Amino acid sequence: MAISKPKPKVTKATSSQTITAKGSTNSGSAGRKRSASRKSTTLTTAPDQRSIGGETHQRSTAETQILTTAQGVQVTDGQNSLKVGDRGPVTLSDFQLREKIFHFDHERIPERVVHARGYGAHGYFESYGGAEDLSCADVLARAGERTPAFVRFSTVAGSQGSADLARDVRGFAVKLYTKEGNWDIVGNNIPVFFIQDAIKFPDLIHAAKSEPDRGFPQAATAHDNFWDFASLMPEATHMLMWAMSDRTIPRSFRFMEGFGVHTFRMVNSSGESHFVKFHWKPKSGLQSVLWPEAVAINGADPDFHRRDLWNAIGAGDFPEWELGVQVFNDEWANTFDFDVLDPTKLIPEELLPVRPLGRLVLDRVVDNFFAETEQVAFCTQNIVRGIDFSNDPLLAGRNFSYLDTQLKRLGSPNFTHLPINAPKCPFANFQQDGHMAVTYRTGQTNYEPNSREGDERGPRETLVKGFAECPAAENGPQRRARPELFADHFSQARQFLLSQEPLERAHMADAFVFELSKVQTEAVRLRMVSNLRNVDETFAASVATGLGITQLPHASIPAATINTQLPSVPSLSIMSNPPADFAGRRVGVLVANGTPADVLARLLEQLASARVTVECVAPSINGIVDSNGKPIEVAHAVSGAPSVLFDAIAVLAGTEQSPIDAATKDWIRDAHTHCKVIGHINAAAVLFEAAGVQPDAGYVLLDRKSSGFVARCAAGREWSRDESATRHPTLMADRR
Ligand code: HDE
Repeated sequence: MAISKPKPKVTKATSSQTITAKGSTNSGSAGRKRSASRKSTTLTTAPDQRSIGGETHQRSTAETQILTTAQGVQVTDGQNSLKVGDRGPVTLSDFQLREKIFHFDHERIPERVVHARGYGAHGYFESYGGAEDLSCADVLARAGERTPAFVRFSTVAGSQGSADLARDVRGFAVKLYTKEGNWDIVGNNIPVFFIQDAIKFPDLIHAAKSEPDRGFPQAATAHDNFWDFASLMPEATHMLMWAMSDRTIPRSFRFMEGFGVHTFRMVNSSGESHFVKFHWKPKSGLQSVLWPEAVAINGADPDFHRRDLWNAIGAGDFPEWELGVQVFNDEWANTFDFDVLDPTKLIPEELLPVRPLGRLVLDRVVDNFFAETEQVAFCTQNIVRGIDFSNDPLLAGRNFSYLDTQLKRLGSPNFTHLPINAPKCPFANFQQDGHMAVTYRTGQTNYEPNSREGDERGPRETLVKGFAECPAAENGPQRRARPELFADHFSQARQFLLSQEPLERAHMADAFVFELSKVQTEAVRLRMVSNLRNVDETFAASVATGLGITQLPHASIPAATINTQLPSVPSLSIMSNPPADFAGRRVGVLVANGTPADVLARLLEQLASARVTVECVAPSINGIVDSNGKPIEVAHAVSGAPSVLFDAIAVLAGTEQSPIDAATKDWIRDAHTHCKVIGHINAAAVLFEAAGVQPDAGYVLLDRKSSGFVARCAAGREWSRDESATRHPTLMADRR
């Protein structure tokens, strides 16, 4: 076979015909921006060169790395494939083109079958110590000791590219890289789950995701399949009440709780075991957005939650949660109204307080989304000495599923070799080979027991700190069955509903009405209402009215007697437990030419000292000057940053805004409708009139002396404007 002559190197870019494009607007800025806020950037003056075909070549300098192939061959021309002549054909011998496209073609890995959309960050867990009576877990042993952590928050139903503010349960998965192995607590922001047995999980998820024939709706349960399934599964009712509450439209990851959901065990050094339920409590408190806001945020900034986390960490405002446990034993479990192995039930904190164990702080964003957030592999079965499982049948299924799914997703049993998944403590075993093995043992021995000496012996078992399963005595006939106590599907659903403030109940009713109004099959809508009658008649009737159902269907027949006497649990309500302050929030300030400089300065100063982010919004991002003629730093054009992106607004513009455009009117009207606190100067009256809003108790006059704006924001929204209340008068009148 003839060997083709070596082709002359493509040297166009270095030929005398190249044109230097000094001052080109190319984006080769060094360093990474850590925040989405606007920064002034220097236009590059790198020695870019343009060749006769017009393409730009950026050559390495003493400061830059040299571009190479994956095999390390230095690249001369990264812009052109190898051709015969200038106009082709392209030759097959272009190994650089082949390698680059090959790698690109294989960039995607399967997205998670659930929780595909998520966002992660690094941090640490700091133990409070003093938990020896409960657990011998090393991570809890020493007060003040910090253990590296990685957390991934997620939605459940949507694909990786779906929007952050879908009405959905949020995943709250924590990996603690302890000195005795990785411990994963793979929880949610809701303490209960839809189903009681893992065998129903594929059905639940099939029903919740897009319908298979049409491939929509995306990231939404507002469709026939979900409600058909849910209405036939009364065990889901409790979780449905949570799912239709404001919990599923959180303000951000920073303002939501996390729960381990299942009952776990903690085991102390004497081998004594207690049951525990895990809780993560956000230091910033609980907050949610309103449904119309969520819908608008999804359009204006589908990355709202991940951007919020990125920006908060970038600004040094590190999100923090406290880890706590509810602790109980068999005797207590036997006195509880429900089965502690039933994941559709919770234990009210008022009955069993949460005992704090330590705090989790997120202080570092990822360096690479794919390498960390995407490749992190949480597994419920990753537990450490001092922690153990209970017999919750849902947990058992999860313990199989998570390991299994990593093989599909990451493609190799060696996913534990990836830096984000590898333990940060010493580890050694005789596992070997497999796709993409990165860490491996040297030497001849790959089995145990062995009779080798020295290093050749390899690792050995230990009785000192080895993992010891809790010696639970299991016994009984093999059966496919559920315990009798699991059959109470409605009592806690009702307890959750009645623990909410009336307005929260109205929001829940609105959510049911919205979701069910998207269901085309009338029988499904009726079946769901008949289940709701077992939760609460007033609530069911309000939902039915919203759906235009004039004749209420019979209540469905409950599988067990409903306990209507369970006490209210105030800790379950967001509105009853507002955050202590307004820290960590975001205020949008509408400015225009002539905005009073002193008022603006005072507002910015007050918000900064309250640790509130402020962004100025104006008709255009350039050229806006205050009353002193000084330029105002404007972050967004009004049309690019609707007021749904802010927790509160201030209107420091007025008469100079002429004509008043639709975006400005919407900006104000939306904030008003969404019950936001609105700070303003007197001149803003003209804008309020144009927007058709009537100032009320949620409006705060700002001048150069005023100080009440932040306090008013901290006191919460102006709920008197909430239209949900007018849609559900019976719920609002119900003070149970
Ligand atoms: Fe999951 N779940 N799940 N789940 N889950 C996954 O694992 C599964 C359940 C949760 O950020 C998958 O790595 C089964 C309850 C979170 O990477 C998969 C059952 C709770 C995450 C899986 C459940 C969760 C997952 C998909 C019923 C709250 C995201 C990708 C038996 C306590 C973790 C993956 C991350 C992810 C299976 C039920 C939380 C397929 C079989 C209950 C936060 O393994």
